[in-house]
This record gives sequence, structure tokens and C-alpha cells, in this order.
Amino acid sequence: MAKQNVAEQFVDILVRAGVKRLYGVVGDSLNPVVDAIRRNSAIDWIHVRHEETAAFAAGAEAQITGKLAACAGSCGPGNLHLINGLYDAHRSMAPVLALASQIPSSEIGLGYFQETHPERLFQECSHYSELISSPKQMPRLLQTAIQHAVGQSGVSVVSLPGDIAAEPAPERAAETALVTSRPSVRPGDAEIEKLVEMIDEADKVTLFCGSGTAGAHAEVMEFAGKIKSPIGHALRGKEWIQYDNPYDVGMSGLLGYGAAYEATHECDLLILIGTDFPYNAFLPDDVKIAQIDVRPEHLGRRSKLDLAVWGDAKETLRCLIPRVKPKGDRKFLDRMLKKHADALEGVVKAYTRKVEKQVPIHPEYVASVLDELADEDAVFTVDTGMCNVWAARYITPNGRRRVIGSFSHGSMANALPMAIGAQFTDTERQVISMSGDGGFSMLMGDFLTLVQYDLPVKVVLFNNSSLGMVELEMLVAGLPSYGTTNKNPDFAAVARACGAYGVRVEKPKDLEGALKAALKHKGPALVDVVTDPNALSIPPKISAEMVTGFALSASKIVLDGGVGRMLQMARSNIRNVRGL
Ligand SMILES: Cc1cc2nc3c(=O)[nH]c(=O)nc-3n(C[C@H](O)[C@H](O)[C@H](O)COP(=O)(O)OP(=O)(O)OC[C@H]3O[C@@H](n4cnc5c(N)ncnc54)[C@H](O)[C@@H]3O)c2cc1C
Ligand SMILES: Cc1ncc(C[n+]2csc(CCOP(=O)(O)OP(=O)(O)O)c2C)c(N)n1
Repeated sequence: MAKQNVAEQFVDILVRAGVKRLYGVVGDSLNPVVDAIRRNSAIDWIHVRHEETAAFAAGAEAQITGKLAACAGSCGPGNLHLINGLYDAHRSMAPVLALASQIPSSEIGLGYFQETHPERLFQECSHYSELISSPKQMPRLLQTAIQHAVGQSGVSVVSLPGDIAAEPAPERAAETALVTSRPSVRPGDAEIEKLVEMIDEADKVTLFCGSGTAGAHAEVMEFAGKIKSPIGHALRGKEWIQYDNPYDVGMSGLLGYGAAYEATHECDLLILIGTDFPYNAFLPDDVKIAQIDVRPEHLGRRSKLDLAVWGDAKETLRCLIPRVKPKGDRKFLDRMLKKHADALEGVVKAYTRKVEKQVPIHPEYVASVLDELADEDAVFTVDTGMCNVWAARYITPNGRRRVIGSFSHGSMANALPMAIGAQFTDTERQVISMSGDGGFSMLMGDFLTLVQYDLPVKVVLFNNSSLGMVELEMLVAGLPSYGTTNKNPDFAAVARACGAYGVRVEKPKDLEGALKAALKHKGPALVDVVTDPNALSIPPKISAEMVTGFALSASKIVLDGGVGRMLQMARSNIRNVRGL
């Protein structure tokens, strides 16, 4: 066998780590690696139109599969474009390896053409970011990068100068085994004992769950059933915890609904499980709080804490379930379930607009029809902006659907690129991008990627011709809207010009048929729904700082809007509650 070059060895290691594809844009220093991929049948090069898309797509792929995904950018501007998507992946704890190719090694530090220092630039959005400065160093450095990304769930960046990539690879002394799965972390005995004691002593315990409860649905339900706890959740926890949940009291935060706020404030003991819910103003400061998290550095960073439990959600619950005393009294639970159902009922009553008849089309109507029509195992990707509201309120989780967005980084334009990554993991699965017109047009070039690879992503465009969420912020702050108007093309015509299926919908009566036809279409499709820019009314008591940045929220107030199928679920959960 001819001796390998560094690029070929690099690609071999990626294949061994299970990487199926690299998203990126080719160029200069990256060419040896791209050529090695061309000659390796176990891995594909996915040519996107913007490197930010590459990073978002890799992040989405990793979130869907739970496995390592990868992206690449050429030297200087090429890899700089990755940065926003990498921030998102890192904050979403998605294992992603980014290859930032670098200028010739002899020129580094001399202000050469396109020179940047990726190993410095990407430090803040990665667990590991290093430069490969010799062929001999490459295998161990790449493996270390992979172990960081997989082991710590996040981004690793390796910077590789093009000249080193093209050099002959040294023989490797030994193959190094790679980490492929995570261990489960069992908390210390002292923490378990203390938590059992706190639970046994408390009359009213509430669980507040986040995405760290993924895969622990059965344990959470058994635990809540034994200690008669209502369960609230954070947005990223919704897809894992809200379905088949007789203890559900809704979501907290400004987009929240139901009785999550009350349940977290009226208990004696609040247990935060696998959540990094950032809006600390929505968390209580006068009840006991215990937190379970696999990352010790996340313990106590959002609220005061009476007990910090470093452990896996599932493993910790398995330890707790047999140890805690069962509680017979379900008064608190039933009161919260009733409050939850009443709150949703109230929202629905207050929400009297006949959304299904309104012109321009009401976005909540679009989201509710989409929820009904979408497959049971559909993947929804959600643009930052008002689509967050529609997805949080209307997309019904069932344990098989996935809903991913830039929930923790909060970047616009994420939905289409994330849909690309999600669709590559399974071209048969229904993938729906819930896009805002601002977000879509920001990375619109990658609509062409759908066409190029015949990816059957369905883009549902909530086209309100404005940067709606910011308009809302301005309105609440008493500012006139400024810089928020989008002069848009007929996006359906654009889609057709690109070679995809495209349809524009302006009347509510045409919506269902158009969505059905698009979802049925075999290839990429876009439904440009002209929606009402003034769709969401704000309760009068809401104040500016509660909305701005979505970080300063200081009350239980929620945005006014419908709640989709959640009312039915809440009603069925109180059907068996007596004496209320
Ligand atoms: C415009 C906008 C508005 C938003 N409004 C809201 C809102 O109103 N309400 C809301 O809830 N969110 C809202 N969000 C999302 C919000 O910013 C956060 O992303 C979200 O609340 C975090 O959810 P989480 O705690 O489930 O997930 P994460 O922040 O991902 O936290 C998960 C935690 O679980 C831990 N973990 C991971 N695995 C395990 C394991 N196996 N065992 C134990 N722990 C584990 C992690 O270390 C982490 O600490 C909004 C986002 C946007 C963009
Ligand atoms: C990259 C980036 N730029 C700006 C913002 C600030 N921002 C948040 S939401 C939003 C408007 C989104 O508009 P659009 O995609 O049209 O969705 P809408 O809110 O109108 O539904 C803006 C500008 C951001 N979060 N990310």
C-alpha cells in the first residue's frame, strides 16, 4: 500500500470515529483533505454555500444522532464563517469536530494572505482548539480533539495548515481506541442520602426538567408518581418530557404556559433535573432547591441551591426511586394539575380570535395545522424569532418527534441549515424547517443545497415581512419599529427558480391543501405563507425588561397566544382528580 499523506490519515481517523460526512466549502489549504475524502468511500463531502450552514448542519446532525459530526472551512475567512454555527453546537452540547484549515505553516505569524489564528478564535466556542504543527503530531492531536467533543459533549476545533496536510504521514505506532459512548455518572452516596432525606421531609415536591432528562422519561414518571410531584419543563426539555405525562404542568419562561411557575414557587422542595434554564428571574428564591446535573459547573449557576447533585438524570433517579418513601397525599399535585388546566383553559378563552379565518394568515393557525399534518416522527427545526413561540406552543411532542433550534445560542437563520443536517441523517424522515422570512433570507443561499442533493426538506416560511420578534421588543419598550421591515420577493417563485417545489399561500382556506401537497412532495419544497406581522398580543402588564433579550424576565407573565393540543392533554390529566 502506498504511503498515506497526513490528509488521508486524518480522514481515516474521522471514519474510525464514525463520521459519515463533512459539511463545508472547499478551498486552498483544505484541498488535500477534500481530495482524501473524494477517494474514501466511507465518508462524503457535503458542499454547502456558506460555512455557517456547515456548522449548523453538523450541530443538528449530532443532536439527532447523538454521535460525532463534522464540518470544515478553508483558511482565514472560510473557517471564520463557521463560528456562529459552532457557538450554537457548543452551547447545545452537540459533539462536533471542526476542521479549520490554516495558511502554510512557514507563514504563520507573518501577516500572510488570509491569516487568522483559528486556535485562538475558536477557543470560546469549543472544549479544545489546537493547531497541528507537524505530521507526527496529527493522529494524537486529532484523537484528543475527538475525545473532547464526544466526552464533554461540545465542539473541538483542529487547525491544519495545507502544507502539513499534504506531507507524508508517519507510520503510526499504535491505533488509539476512541471513546464512543458516555458513562453514566452516579452521584456520591452522601448526596443521594441527603436528597432522599430532603424529599422525605418535604410535603410538596416539584420537578423541573430539561434536556438532560433525554432517555429518562420512564424514570421521571415513576419518580413523580411515587412522590406525587408536578413536573414543569424548560423549552429544550419539552420534547423529552411533556408527552405521556400525567404530572405535566407546562413550561416556564416568557414563552411558558400553564402552571409551571406556580408549581416551582409553591412547593417546599424544587428539584431541577438536567436543566440549565437560563431565566433565573422565573426561579424561586424562597423554597429549597436541589439540582441534578451531569456537569458540576452547571450546578447552582442559575439559582440558589440547597443541594448540588453531580450525576446523570437517569442514574440518579434510579438510585432515588427505591430509596424515597412513597407519598400518599396528592393534594399539591392535583391542585397544580387543576391550575394548569385552568390556566390553559383561560388562555384559550381569552384567545377568541378566529385564527382560522384571518387574513393575513395567523401564524398560530399555520403552526397548528402543521402540527396536525406532520408525521409522528417528524423533525422540526425552528428559527430564532417568533417561530420559537409557535413551536413551543403548537408542536406536540410524542417521544418520536424531534424539535431542535438555536435555543441556547439564540441565533437567527438556524432552521434551514439544521434541517439540512437532520435530513442527511435519514433522507426518508420528514424534516420541516419552520423559518422566519428574516432568518430564511439570511442564509437563503443554502436553499440551493437542498436542490443540489435533492434533500426533501420542507421549508414552511412564516413570512410576516418583518423581523417580528424585534418589533415586539420595540413595541414593549415603547419604541417605534425601526429597521425591522423586510422587502421580500415571492419566495415560492424563488424556490421554483432554484428547481424546488414552491407555493405561496395568502388565504387561510388554501393553507391546509398547500401544506399537504408540500409534505407529500418527494423533493425539496417551500411553502411561503404570508402571515400577520401583528399576530401576538401582549398582556398589558408586561414590561420592557421582561421581553428585551429574553433574559431579564422578572415575572410569571407569559406571552398571549394559543396553546395548541396542550389543553386536551391537561384536561385528560385532571379527569381522574376528585374533589376539586
Ligand atoms: C427567543 C427565545 C425564547 C426562549 N424562551 C424560552 C422560554 O420562555 N422558556 C424556556 O424554557 N426556554 C426558552 N428558550 C430557550 C432557553 O434559552 C434555553 O435554551 C432552554 O430553556 C434550556 O432548556 P434546558 O434547560 O432543557 O436545556 P439546556 O440548557 O441544554 O440544559 C440541559 C442541562 O442538562 C445537563 N445534562 C445533559 N445531559 C444530562 C444527563 N444525562 N443527566 C443530567 N444532566 C444532564 C446539561 O449539563 C445542562 O446543564 C428560548 C429561546 C429563544 C431563542
Ligand atoms: C444572527 C442574529 N442576528 C440578530 C438577532 C436578533 N434577532 C432575534 S429574533 C430577530 C428577528 C427574526 O426575524 P424573522 O426570522 O423574520 O422571524 P419573526 O420573528 O419575524 O418570526 C432578530 C433580528 C439574532 N438573534 N441573531
